[in-house]
Amino acid sequence: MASSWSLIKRSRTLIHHKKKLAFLGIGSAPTFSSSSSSPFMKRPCAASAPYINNHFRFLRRFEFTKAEAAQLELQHYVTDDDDNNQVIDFPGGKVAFTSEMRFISESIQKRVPCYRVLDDNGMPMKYSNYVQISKEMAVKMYSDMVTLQTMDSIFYEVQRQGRISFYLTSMGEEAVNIASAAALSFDDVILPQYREPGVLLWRGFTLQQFVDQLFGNTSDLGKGRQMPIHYGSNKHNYFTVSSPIATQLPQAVGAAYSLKIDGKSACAVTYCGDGGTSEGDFHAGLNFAAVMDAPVIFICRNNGWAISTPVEEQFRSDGVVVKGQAYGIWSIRVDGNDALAVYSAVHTAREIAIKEKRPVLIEALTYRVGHHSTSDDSTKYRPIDEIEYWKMERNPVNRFKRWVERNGWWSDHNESELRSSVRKQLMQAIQVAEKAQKPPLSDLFNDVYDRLPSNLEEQERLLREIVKKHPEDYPSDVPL
Ligand SMILES: Cc1ncc(C[n+]2csc(CCOP(=O)(O)OP(=O)(O)O)c2C)c(N)n1
Repeated sequence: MASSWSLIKRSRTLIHHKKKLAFLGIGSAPTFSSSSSSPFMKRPCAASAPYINNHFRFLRRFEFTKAEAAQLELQHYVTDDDDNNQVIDFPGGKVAFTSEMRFISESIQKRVPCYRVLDDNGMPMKYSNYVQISKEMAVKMYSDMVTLQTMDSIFYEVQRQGRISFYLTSMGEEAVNIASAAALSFDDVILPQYREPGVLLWRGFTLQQFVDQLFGNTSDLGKGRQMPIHYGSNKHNYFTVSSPIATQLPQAVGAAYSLKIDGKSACAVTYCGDGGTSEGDFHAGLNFAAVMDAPVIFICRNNGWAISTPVEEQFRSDGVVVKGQAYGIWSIRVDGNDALAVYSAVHTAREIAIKEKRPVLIEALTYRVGHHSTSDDSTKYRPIDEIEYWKMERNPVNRFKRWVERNGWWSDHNESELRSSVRKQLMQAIQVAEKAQKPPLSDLFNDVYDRLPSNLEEQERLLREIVKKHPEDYPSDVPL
């Protein structure tokens, strides 16, 4: 069977989707439509455009910029406006001269369209072009989405009850989490931001392991040294979450490059939010990946908000997808609330990354339905009807469920059994984790140096003195 990637390469037929996807977007292209069924009429929404053709144009331009490009090929790019087909032979490739003073506009006429497979009711779009998945795969994807949803609602409550110090939900972003994970191989190395626990869940991290990390007990793989939600597991090829935004992006390029030089049939996959794209590390990472031809997939969850900063204040470009092209990277914008679209895009991106040894950028349009974290109250900066709209009308779990049900793969009975079983398992795991001992104080200082340097010895001595002086402020379940 031909791979999805080779099909895309062979096919020049375009599928135009007339329907528009309302999204909390940015961009000042004059042709944006304001007609939308969403309650956010004032915000612009996507319009259709021959996106795949853009990729082909890009590919041709890429070939053209190679210094050895044949003159024949070059003619293709010389338009009527160009001066007598004259070119400057510049490092990187030949560039045509023009007598017209022409600035490149700040944005394209139409926003890059968003690839989707399922409509809001879970009905496949006409002519949709996607990677087929089996019943077994679809059921596991749906079950993991429900598990993630249930984890979020229970852990959020546990934090509110003061039993753990912090939590952060993935509500609204279940499809990006689970469908991207499903499209990858376990050999692919994951460098997450922090809103992708579903990838770890998909790979078999147990509910008990999640809970142990949240409670920071002796069973936590991180020995209780990290804040809750900073999961990580060598066994699952999942780097530990690190809080500083976007640091994982250049690291992922390094990981991808090492996979390439070791001749592995695997790629590195890294995630970030729209806010992360304003960090220097995003730009360094993309450029580094492009010039090193690193097999890395950048998945940006554009969820509309970076804590309280809306995307309108984050960038003036047409979102994130266009930044890939600027760095010479294949890129696609996908409906992040459509599990089948995410699966297909990531599956194909993986083939590109591994077979062609090059990076790919995926911008997944989604929405953070929950607060940024338990330290945030998002109703202070965004309207409740906006949250409700995404929670109800554009819910990624419900949408995928409708498709799975329509295939005859899921029933109400399966649904209630799954939900009550996951709840029960989580409650039990919480009881176990809460009773488990915490790691000893000395674990704060070991594992890094063979012999503690003097400054750390001093810190440990001072800490023990303080605990002795104020025993009432020291948690009784942490061995000294
Ligand atoms: C380098 C750095 N700067 C600032 C912060 C504080 N901070 C934590 S999360 C966050 C917003 C990130 O938003 P986004 O990347 O869109 O991800 P999302 O939370 O929406 O998934 C910020 C600014 C940080 N952790 N690291």
